[in-house]
This record gives sequence, structure tokens and C-alpha cells, in this order.
Amino acid sequence: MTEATHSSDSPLVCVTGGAGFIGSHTVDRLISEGCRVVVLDDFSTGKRENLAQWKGDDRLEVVAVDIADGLFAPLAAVTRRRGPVSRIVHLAAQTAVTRSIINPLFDVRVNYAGTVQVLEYARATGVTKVVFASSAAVYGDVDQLPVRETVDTRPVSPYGIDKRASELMLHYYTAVHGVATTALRFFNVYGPRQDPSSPYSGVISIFADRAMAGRELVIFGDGEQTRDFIYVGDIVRAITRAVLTNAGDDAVMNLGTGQETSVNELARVVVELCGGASSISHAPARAGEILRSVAAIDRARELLGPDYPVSETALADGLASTLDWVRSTR
Ligand code: UD2
Repeated sequence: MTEATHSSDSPLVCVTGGAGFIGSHTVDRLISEGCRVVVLDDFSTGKRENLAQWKGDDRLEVVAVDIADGLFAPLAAVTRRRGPVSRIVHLAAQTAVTRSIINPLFDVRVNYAGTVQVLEYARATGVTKVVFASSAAVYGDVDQLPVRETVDTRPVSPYGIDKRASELMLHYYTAVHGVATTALRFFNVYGPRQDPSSPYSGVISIFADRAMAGRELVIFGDGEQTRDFIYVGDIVRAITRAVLTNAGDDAVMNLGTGQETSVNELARVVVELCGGASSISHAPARAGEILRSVAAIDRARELLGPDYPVSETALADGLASTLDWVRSTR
């Protein structure tokens, strides 16, 4: 054991799903803020290359593990060497809403039981804070926009139900076991490292990938459906704040920008930023598609603090950074 690896003034933070899109950016930020990080990831969608910048750096350790099998065994060797995990960012999940509809038991195992595994570890080992990636999917279809955390949640997929059930479990562990927790309801997150290769990939990653290659963009439905697109850097600032402080203890909060953008508008901007070579076509709307989605962000503003804007990155700037990244990978 060395001073550096066991230093008590440098918190050891566990990031589940830390090799993924949002997870790897979270790792970058936590290390740059002075933390040591242990990543748990099953590499089903996460990639080692997302963490390649830390290769050989003692501040990061990566353990390949399925979160649903529990955290005790995979973290035992790490904590023997480095001391206890003090905080957890829980991002590991199966992220495709459609997959949860096809295979609800798989969703329950990974997204719900996986969260309970995290909370059990936190309770048993005295972890001081757990931050959980919830989703706008907990809302289902709502009448009043922008959507507030106070509305009744009516999730319409096993994915949304498991995220909501996980939030309730977080509250239970806070109320009964005293584990401090925060649930962050992500809206549509985009940015560098988002993988465009799956049919469930985020629309911005798909549009950026195609427009950069001069290929056609396909809009599902009339394209007037809206989303609240938040840049990954802004999401990661909020995660870091919540996990390293008591901001948002025992709360759920939306993380979006409060700005509504239609898919038509998005397609136009992406094509323009890429030089205008791509055509845009339409295909039938996706089944079960929500028409409009936009977050009320007053609660996040209040809980994270005025010195910590929920969303700093304008869509045009975030898209430019995303396209720069796509360019750099070719
Ligand atoms: C997002 C989340 C999902 C869940 C859900 C909750 C992402 C990637 N997914 O699903 O995990 O939290 O919100 O409501 O953030 N589209 C096209 N063409 C394409 C791809 C998509 O027109 O090639 C449309 C799609 O029909 C939808 C919009 O773009 O209207 C956004 O699609 P998405 O898959 O990026 O995200 P969403 O909102 O379905």
C-alpha cells in the first residue's frame, strides 16, 4: 500500500457503468477534481478506449463485473488496497426502453436489482453518498410542460417503472438506513463518446455520424416531436456536485436545459454544421413515442446552487463539440 493510493484526503469514488458514455466523462471530471476512482463495468456497452486517457494512472482502477451480481466481491480486493469506497455514482444500466419492453425481467435484474445491490453495499459499508441516474422515462405522457418533479409519475415502459422503483428504493435507504442519496432524472443526453451504432442510440449521435459522412438522415414521424437535449458536460457537472457534497440529499431532480427542440430543427442544424450534403427523409413514427418532452429545471437550480448552472452549453456549441469528436474518430 502506498501513500498515494490510500490517501484519506482523496475520496475513493465508485462509478458503476464508468466505461460508458456518461460514465467515462464522470470519471474524467472526478479525477480532475482530486478523487480516486474505481470503475465497475460489464463492458456490454462500455468501452475500455473511453478510459484510455487514464491508462497507467494510479488514480483509476477498473473492474469488469456485472453489477447485478453485487459489489461486495469485486470491491473487496480494491478496498483492501485503497481503503473504503466513500461515494458511489450509479450509472450502470441497460439503457434501451424498447429492450425493456421485449425483456422486462432483464431490465428488472440489471436496472432495479442492480440498484438495490448498490444500495446494499452502501448501507453495509458506510458509503456517504449514492447518486443514481434516473430518467425522464419515469414520467410517461404528461399534460403539463415543462414537466415538474411534483407531477404524478406514470411510466409506460418497464424501463421507466424500474427507474421509478429504484428512486423509491433510494428514498427507503435514506429514510430507514441513513444512506444519503440523490436521483437525477436525465433528459436526452448527448455529446462526445455517445455510440451511434445501435438502433437505440441517441438521435444526435446517429444524425452526427450520418451527416458527417454525407448520408441521409431519417426522421421518424413528422419530426415535430420535441426533446430537451442536454450536453454531457453539463450532466457531469451536476453528478459531481451531487456526489461530492450534500446537494440534493434525499431528492429527485430533473436534469435538462428547459429548452425544447424539435427533431426537424435538430436535423436541419446538424446537416448545416456538416456542410449541407445530407438529405433528410421521413419514416413512420416509432410506436409509443412521446410527442413533447422538456424539463422544468427550477428544482435542480435550487438544489445545485446558483453558482452551479444546470445547463451552460447551448445546443449549437454542444453540437459543434460532438461533431469535432466524430471527426477526430475517423
Ligand atoms: C430517451 C432516452 C431513453 C429514455 C427515454 C425516456 C436517449 C438516447 N434515450 O429516448 O433512454 O430515457 O428518453 O423518455 O437519450 N429519431 C429520429 N431518427 C433517428 C433516431 C431518433 O427521428 O434516427 C427521433 C425519435 O423518434 C425521437 C427522437 O428522435 O422522437 C429522440 O430519440 P432518441 O432515441 O434519441 O431518444 P428518446 O427520447 O426516444
